[in-house]
Amino acid sequence: MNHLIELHPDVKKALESNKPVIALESTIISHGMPYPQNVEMAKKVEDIVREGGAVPATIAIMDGKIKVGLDEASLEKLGNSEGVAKVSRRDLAEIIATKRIGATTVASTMICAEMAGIKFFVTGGIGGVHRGVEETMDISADLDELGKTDVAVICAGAKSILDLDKTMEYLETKGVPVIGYQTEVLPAFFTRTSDIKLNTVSETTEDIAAIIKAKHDLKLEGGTVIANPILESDELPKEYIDGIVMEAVKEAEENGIGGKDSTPFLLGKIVEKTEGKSLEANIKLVYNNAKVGTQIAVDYFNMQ
Ligand code: PSU
Ligand code: MN
Repeated sequence: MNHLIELHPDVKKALESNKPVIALESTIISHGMPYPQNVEMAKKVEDIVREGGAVPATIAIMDGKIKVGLDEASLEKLGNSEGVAKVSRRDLAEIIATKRIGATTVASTMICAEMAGIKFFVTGGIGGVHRGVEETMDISADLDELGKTDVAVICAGAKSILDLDKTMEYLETKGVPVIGYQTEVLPAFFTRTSDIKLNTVSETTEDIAAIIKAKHDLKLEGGTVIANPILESDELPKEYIDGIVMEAVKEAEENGIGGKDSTPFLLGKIVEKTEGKSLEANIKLVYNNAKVGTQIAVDYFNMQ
């Protein structure tokens, strides 16, 4: 193991005995949700993973190391400190060398998970191609990472702050399988559906585990996206949330927000404009992803 990686004892034990481990990202805690709901969410997700029969490994950068598996005090620190860096692939070396606190995005969580030998990763939504990409060139590093790093990412699709058609085209170019769990269309995070038809649909978690297993046996590089729709009872009305997203995107433009600040700005605006309704939906869908993602991992390990 790389000397810059520090495994939590529970994670180490699980990996050594070939038990399922679920990676969890930390940007969703530091930049994706407000305090204290963020920390509460992070702890509950870990509980759901444990109840499902796997070991959770929330990943973050602290004290010049990649920490894989965090204690409660570290989760609290990540969720309630000023100046936590948002760390994507580009930033990993810098934040480790300067010993700052860094929260990992989907891209960097995938990198760290692969280094640690973790195959499954649960989150809310992945980054993607932003609307107005023709002008801004804003394409999340998450997409390129999915093209080269072999971790299966369970999410609720991507938010409509993104250009979902172009995001799917990009993933297709990079050769990333996008599997719909009990859905024929790409879920759009706050809503169960979009008008984008998926190429791969699985009705059971066992079927998804089998696809991932075949991909591993073939030694194909790159990750897999499992798109798990938000539960019907938690979904937000489409016209309502689409309207708010449009307003948020417009405000980001007007304020000249770009680069790594774009996604956190949009997420914050949406929470503000929905008076917390989007936050509630966001938290619920992460719990649902934790449940389904853990089951896929457990099924995968049962196949070996
Ligand atoms: N989408 C969400 N919530 C999030 C993020 C995306 O619904 O918290 C975070 C994830 O960490 C994701 C990152 O990897 O934003 C993408 O940022 P960017 O677009 O700057 O690559
Ligand atoms: Mn970006």
